[in-house]
Amino acid sequence: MSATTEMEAPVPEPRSNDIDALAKQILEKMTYSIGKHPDEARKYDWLRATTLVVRDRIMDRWFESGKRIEQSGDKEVCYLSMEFLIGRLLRDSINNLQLTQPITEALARYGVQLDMVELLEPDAALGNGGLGRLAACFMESMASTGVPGYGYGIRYVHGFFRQEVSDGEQVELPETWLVHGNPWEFERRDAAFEIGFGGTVNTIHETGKPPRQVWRPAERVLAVAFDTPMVGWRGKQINTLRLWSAQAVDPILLDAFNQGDHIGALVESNKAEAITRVLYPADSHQAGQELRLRQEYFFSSASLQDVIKRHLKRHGTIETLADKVAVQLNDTHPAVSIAELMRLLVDIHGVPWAKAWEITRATCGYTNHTLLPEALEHWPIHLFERLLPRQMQIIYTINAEIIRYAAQEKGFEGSEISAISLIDEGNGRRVRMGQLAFVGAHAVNGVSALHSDLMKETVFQSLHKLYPDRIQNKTNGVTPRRWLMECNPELTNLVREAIGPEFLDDIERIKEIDTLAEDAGFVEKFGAVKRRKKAQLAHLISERMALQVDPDAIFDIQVKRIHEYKRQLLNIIEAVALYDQIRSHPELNWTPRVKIFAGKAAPSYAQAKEIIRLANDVARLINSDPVVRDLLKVVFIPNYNVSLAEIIMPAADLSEQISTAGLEASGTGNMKFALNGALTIGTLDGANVEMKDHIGDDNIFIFGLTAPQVAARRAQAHSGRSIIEETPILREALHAISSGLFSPEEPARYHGLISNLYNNDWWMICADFQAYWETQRKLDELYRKPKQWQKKAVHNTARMSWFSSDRSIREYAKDIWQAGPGAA
Ligand code: 4GP
Repeated sequence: MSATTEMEAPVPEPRSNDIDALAKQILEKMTYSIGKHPDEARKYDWLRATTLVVRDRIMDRWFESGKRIEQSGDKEVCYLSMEFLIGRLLRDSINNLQLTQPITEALARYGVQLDMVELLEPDAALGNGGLGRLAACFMESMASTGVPGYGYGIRYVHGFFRQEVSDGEQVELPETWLVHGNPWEFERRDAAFEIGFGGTVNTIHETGKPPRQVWRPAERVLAVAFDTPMVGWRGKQINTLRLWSAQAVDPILLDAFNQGDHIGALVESNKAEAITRVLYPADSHQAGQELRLRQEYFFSSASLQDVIKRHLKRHGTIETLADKVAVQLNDTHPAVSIAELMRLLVDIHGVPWAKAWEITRATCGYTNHTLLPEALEHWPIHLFERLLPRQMQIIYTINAEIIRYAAQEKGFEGSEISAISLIDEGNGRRVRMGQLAFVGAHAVNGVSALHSDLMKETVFQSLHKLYPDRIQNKTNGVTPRRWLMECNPELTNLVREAIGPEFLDDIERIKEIDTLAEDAGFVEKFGAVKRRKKAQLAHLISERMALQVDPDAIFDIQVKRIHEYKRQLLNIIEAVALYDQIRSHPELNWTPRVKIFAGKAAPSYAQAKEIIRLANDVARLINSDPVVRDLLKVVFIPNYNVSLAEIIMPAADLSEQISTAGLEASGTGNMKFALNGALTIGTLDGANVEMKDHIGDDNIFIFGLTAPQVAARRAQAHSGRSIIEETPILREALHAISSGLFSPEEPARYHGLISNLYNNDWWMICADFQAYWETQRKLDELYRKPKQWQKKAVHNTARMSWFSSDRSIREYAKDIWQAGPGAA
């Protein structure tokens, strides 16, 4: 029976949250859902039973949220992202539902520790790095700030690869988060759509009607939805993360099978399923594979078909789409959505072209996450045309209109026309996805003030001239629930004791601890929390790597994707230089330091893998040298992921944010570290610039060239040679590396790496070395005055509230989406 307005279908009583009820239900789940007697239950069974009990509590509220949005007719945000780096969900859900205490006690009745159970959950690594983690923070913040929203992405069977380090080198292994099932997801058979590829487009002429285009795809696959609840703070709102899984329309070719071709019978099904099998390990650079384009189109089309279907169900007419739905394109990966939405509107729903363009532009927004030219995707025309013939036609039509407008209305010609064209004619003809997203969106944003400005001056210069009001800035943020409350309950409790609990609901209130930087007692407790978190990380390092590090040394940490522009190499060279100096002057008063690295390199990125190897080679020698004893240790922790970050972020004294200025779009690790009281050593890049404004010049350690200075040097064909020759400390460090000191089994291993610095220094490592070195030595000195250090650390925590993703989301909601509580 279906629900009617007169008589609502009955729903079960909401579950109780008291300890007795929780304990009883955990037992029931263990018995009736998992099929285990509690006496035989293993740790994983307790994880599953607990998850199911928490999930029940989520369901009640999920229904409520859905109904509320349905009835209000409020505008909904659909966030399309190829990546959602959500990590583990149990602790996040328990925290946001305020169930930490009762569940801890309920489990304790069976002698089970919640902390232990939480650690068993697989880390859902459906993303590579910053862009994917931002999407996850945004989902949580949308739910927490009351913005009705869907996240749309791909349900990869294998997420981001598992990294091992073997003989100092990165080894990539498959990640298998779904192997034992995923209790958080619900398959939605009623949300399944056909996705076409290839085939032909025919023009149909009917009397009295304008000609129509009909696409007959050669191939079809099925996109099936799997929904995961995204729990907002205090469970007030639950949004949905809808991930698409690819399936064959016919699971098996029975004819072929019956004729004995058992493998051939499954070919179609394998081909379809391949689309959502693996996450591309591409961060800020192009993957350039047909399968990748298939993935992008697959999830874009499925999401838009779903958006339209749900919109029509709620509002009855396609005309109001832009008033009721905001579609945000997270980078260029879903940019094909612009052409696909046009196709759906014009070909399927019969909307006239001009009106369809108006709706598309008003509905879509586009966020750019990187200025690296190689990261702005572009697809060979022949590939695009073969796979998506109708979308290609649409892109040509859009392009002709934009070019006509630019030429006629704005007087563009020659090179300016080529710069804005959706088709790159220079490199064997390619479709430019950045340009497509730009022209098809009403708002285009960068992710920090500097990055948004640079977008106007560099990659989108001509489009910005054509549409001067389109680019805006939305500085990134991180969710304080996961990145303070959950990863650092000790600091959260200290703050709560000091200023009361209001900051939990409004992170701006954490500013109230700023004055406590003058309170010796508070500062001491703050330092004690940091010491405790460092001891926890030291324990992890000892367990995983059999290496002892001293929690009283400076924990100097750089964790992020390995990329030349992020300059892990600068940090490693500094470690080598420091090692040299300690060995030459062991009598001096050195400040003990542990340099910690973690991060993955794209498997095809040879230079990044070489940097990992160097870090490990350097670590091997330094850590075994009795002369440096505890004065210097270098650690590369394998397999960086969200769960590891949750342990690392609270444990840092010093956060390394040292990218070549002008290249890091924003950074979000910088925010997580500072919120947890680390001091930052960094360049004036990405969000560091705004962090400096908020935290104050005295509490952040900025060094090095600025973005305009980097650009000027590059224009003058800068090389490192003369700098190296004039800087003995640098020269000796580079010599040590290139002479094979750290790679005696292969002395020439790093010749190429070092000669690049002499001949080119594209990433300004030599140019910035001296300033970096001097700033590090200032930090050494400061660390010897713990009260002064901790006082600055308190200022960092107190002044980071603006970098909450709640603030970012409120800005998107107001300026781009016109959705959420503030919307008219
Ligand atoms: C990253 C940027 O490199 C980083 O600066 C930024 O904070 C993050 O996006 C979120 O905006 N880009 C990527 C990528 O992860 O794949 O391009």
